[in-house]
Amino acid sequence: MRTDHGTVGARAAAVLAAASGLALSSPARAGKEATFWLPPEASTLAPEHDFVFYLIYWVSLGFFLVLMGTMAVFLVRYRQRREGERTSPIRGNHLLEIGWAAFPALLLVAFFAVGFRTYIDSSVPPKDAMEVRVTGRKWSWSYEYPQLGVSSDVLEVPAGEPVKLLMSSVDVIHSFFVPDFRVKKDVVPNRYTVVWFEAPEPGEHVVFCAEYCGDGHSRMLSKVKVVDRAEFDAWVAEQKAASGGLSSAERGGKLFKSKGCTGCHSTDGSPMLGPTMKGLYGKQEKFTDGTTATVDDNYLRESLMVPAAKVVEGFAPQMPPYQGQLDDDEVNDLIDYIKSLSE
Ligand code: HEC
Ligand SMILES: [Cu+2]
Repeated sequence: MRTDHGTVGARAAAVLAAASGLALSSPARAGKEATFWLPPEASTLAPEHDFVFYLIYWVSLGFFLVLMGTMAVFLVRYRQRREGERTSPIRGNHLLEIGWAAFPALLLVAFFAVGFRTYIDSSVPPKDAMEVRVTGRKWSWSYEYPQLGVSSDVLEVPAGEPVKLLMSSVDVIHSFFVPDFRVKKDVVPNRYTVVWFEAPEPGEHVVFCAEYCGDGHSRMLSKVKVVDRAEFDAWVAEQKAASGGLSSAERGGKLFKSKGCTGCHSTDGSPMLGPTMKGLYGKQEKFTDGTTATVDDNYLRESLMVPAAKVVEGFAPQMPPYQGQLDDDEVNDLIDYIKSLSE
């Protein structure tokens, strides 16, 4: 069953993405078309995953039909017709019993073999893969390219080249999920997990969090943008240039986006999960323990590093600590940005 909008899954992804304001210019452009059950195959390993899926699917469907069919026939054929009627007793049949134990056991071994091969293939990246650090936090993803000196809130990658993701979380367990690539792996605090992919064609794909991680879980969306090599190089150069000639407040504004602050803080005065940053600097702030303080640089720094130290009245202590996540320059840039919102 195919529609203009692709599969049920692809449609759901599009709806979610639209609801969250995530604009995908070409969600399902790349690789093999979507099927009823699965989104398009947009990575080199996707066909291998889909083979395992469909193998188990058809075998299960076969068993279902054979078992339910037999049951239906037996129900009719061997129903009790007369009062007191009994079927003839069956004592056992060794051949049958060995058969129905051995055959499914062999099938399970076969499932394991193909599943394990696919698992290993997607866990061990090729040696020449480009490395990207993925950070998951409540409730956003950010990407750093250590070999290129660039960071971003969109995972931009060159088409036809392997990409290795080195992933970690700063708070709870998240799960990095790109259905179009058949990539899904837990992202855990204090540990690195690795997954890789190669997308042969340019296109855009949704990134989900597949581990329920609190309030904003369903909004924890991001995208992978696959572009050709030339476009990728241009993007890297642009990112570098952009972070060069900026004022500290402008750099802070970019960090505010790339470090996930926008998921919980607005800059236009409206409260979200956290207080707005508009007009914050210089304000008299009230805390849940009844104390107050004036918002200055030290307060802002502490709010970033140890958010639980002072919890703003009317809000829950939901902010992840950024200790170890931001270097001094970045903290300064963010503070300058927040100041600029009070001018
Ligand atoms: C998961 C949601 C979340 C994220 C992400 C987040 N914050 Fe917060 N933030 C909160 C909440 C909730 C509070 C209020 C409770 C508290 O004071 O700890 C808060 C409080 C603050 C405060 C104090 C505000 C005030 O009114 O005194 C500042 C400043 C702040 N955050 C800045 C940031 C910056 C900068 C980032 C990104 C680097 C960020 N936050 C990321 C949820 C978040
Ligand atoms: Cu999550």
